[in-house]
Amino acid sequence: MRGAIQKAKLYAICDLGYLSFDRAVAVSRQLLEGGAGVLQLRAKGADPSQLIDLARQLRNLCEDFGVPFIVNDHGELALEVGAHGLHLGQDDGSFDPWRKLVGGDFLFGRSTHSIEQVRGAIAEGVDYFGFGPLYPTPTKEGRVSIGLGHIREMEELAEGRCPGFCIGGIQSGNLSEVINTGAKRVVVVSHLLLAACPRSLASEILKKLRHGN
Ligand code: TZP
Ligand code: MG
Repeated sequence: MRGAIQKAKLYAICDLGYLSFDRAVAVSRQLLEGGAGVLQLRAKGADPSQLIDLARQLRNLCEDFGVPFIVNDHGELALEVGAHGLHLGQDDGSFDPWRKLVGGDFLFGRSTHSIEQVRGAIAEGVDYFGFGPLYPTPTKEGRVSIGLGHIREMEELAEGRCPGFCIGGIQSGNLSEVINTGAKRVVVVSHLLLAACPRSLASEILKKLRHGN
């Protein structure tokens, strides 16, 4: 799935803070049908043993679409369900213990909130990183937004090395501004999950990313 993450422009997240268990698979399917090129399962505060069945279903769904399925936070869960990758934040520790347990195609992703952290993520050999939050967001309440001023520098560091996905408060109304500032890839969470039709919104966002506005 390393090739797939390099190609991905829209990274979607099945966030159980927005979706109930019973809608999670159907909405994720819509996001993939709309063209999301990565899907993450994010379930803050959940007991990973309760996520196994859902994570397996999402993993199988992603395999059908040829899209990487990434688990946030829970390394054991990622291994147990055969996920394609693990996403960790700045305070979630090193990937080294996990590297010993997975194959060479397994993907590691890191959240970053500054250019210094982007350099750090690239130095530790991640396969991709998130960069934000660009704007204030209800999905990470209290987290200081970093604005758009460093997007170009981030993209220069990412270019040809390691894809960087802008994240945080991105929605239809500000996507053009994000793209015009130089962003090539984005993560969109609440705007997609709360949309009346996640499939068509994902497809619209992807079209803008592909056409560079
Ligand atoms: N990391 C930085 S901002 C963010 C995460 C997980 C939340 C993004 O969610 P939204 O709803 O697209 O602002
Ligand atoms: Mg985390």
